Amino acid sequence: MDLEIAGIIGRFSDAMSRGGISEVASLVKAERSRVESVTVHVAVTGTPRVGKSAFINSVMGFKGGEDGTAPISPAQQVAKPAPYSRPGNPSSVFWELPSIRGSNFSSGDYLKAVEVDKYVGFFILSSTWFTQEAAALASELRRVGKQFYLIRTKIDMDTLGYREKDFIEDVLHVFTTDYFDNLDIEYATARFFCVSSHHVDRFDFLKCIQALQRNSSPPLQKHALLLSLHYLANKMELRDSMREFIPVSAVYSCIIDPVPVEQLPYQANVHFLYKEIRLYRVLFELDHPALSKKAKLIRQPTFVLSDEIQTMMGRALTEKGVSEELLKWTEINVSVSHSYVKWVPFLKTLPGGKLSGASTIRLLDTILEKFMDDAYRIQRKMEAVLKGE
Ligand SMILES: Nc1nc2c(ncn2[C@@H]2O[C@H](COP(=O)(O)OP(=O)(O)OP(=O)(O)O)[C@@H](O)[C@H]2O)c(=O)[nH]1
Ligand SMILES: [Mg+2]
Repeated sequence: MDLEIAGIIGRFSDAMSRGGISEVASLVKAERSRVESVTVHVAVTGTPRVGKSAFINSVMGFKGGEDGTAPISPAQQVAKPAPYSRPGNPSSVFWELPSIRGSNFSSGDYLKAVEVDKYVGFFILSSTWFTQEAAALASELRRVGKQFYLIRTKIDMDTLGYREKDFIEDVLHVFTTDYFDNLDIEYATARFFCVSSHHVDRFDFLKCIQALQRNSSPPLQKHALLLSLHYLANKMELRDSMREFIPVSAVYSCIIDPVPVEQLPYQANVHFLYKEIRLYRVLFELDHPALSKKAKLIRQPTFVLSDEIQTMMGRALTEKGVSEELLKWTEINVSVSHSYVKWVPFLKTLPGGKLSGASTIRLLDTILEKFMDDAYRIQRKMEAVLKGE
């Protein structure tokens, strides 16, 4: 995400020399809303009854009957793209496209009708082998430079040998038997996943969503996908994406409504930092609702998982705790890690000087890292319980 960050630092520095702190303050707010206001659109298509709605419901974490769920029943096929997003979380929208149908199907016309440019990527679903029409669509998507994934659905009904070459070749045989200008079997195989929407933790469900997150661009769209589908994201990729924006949050704390903090040689917006750390906690699913949901999955009381959390602020988060931690980093007076060095010239121009920005960056960076470790510990614990260890 380097390019965009370099752009942000440049804009901050220009604003500081042009109009000082007040100019930077409005820019910081604008930068945050620029990042927060990104909406990513993802398309889900395939032949009728392959499980498009069920796939979307699983991505969104919708349980049966919940408001906003994609309808699964006969005669519910969509005639035009239908959007789905999580309530209160509009930054990623999954669209169920009208089904691909046999006779007279034109991939060009279809993509034009669904407004292909709108989507960051396409999931093409099939519950048996891929059809000529699905392959033609994939070929056209490659031609126009859109990422796509070939999803073999309902794999829970047909698990035997699903990872084997024969199985994959059978499902994708249309790519070898028919000639497509922009496609070959290797390209198709690299984008092939076997999924059950009834078991998001098994088969390739997570892998296909993480592939979408990893390959999406521009970086702000990738960031929005990682954050809004954080519960399906690879934790390291989520951390890396969050890290990029830590300096913006540090600058925010130093200049937007900062308050004096006992013993701290500069002012800080502790309430804001508290909210930011609370967000990290939610993103890594260390908050109580997420933990109790996970605990139910493994039929254990919540403390079995919460006991795995080693970070103090992961266990109990308070504004006082945040102030104390910030003071600790300020007293140590360490410099920022290598990846933040490019921010240093700008940090020196803050009212509290480099120490204020650098300490806040260290605070947020360390907590993000530790929360990620906690999240992995919880994941390992869940795996151990499921294995009966
Ligand atoms: N076993 C199993 N059944 C599934 C899976 N996904 C969907 N189904 C079932 O397949 C049927 C069709 O699912 P939908 O999600 O409605 O499929 P769709 O592609 O949206 O269907 P239309 O919109 O009507 O074309 C339903 O009975 C689902 O319960 C899956 O992963 N495993
Ligand atoms: Mg449907």
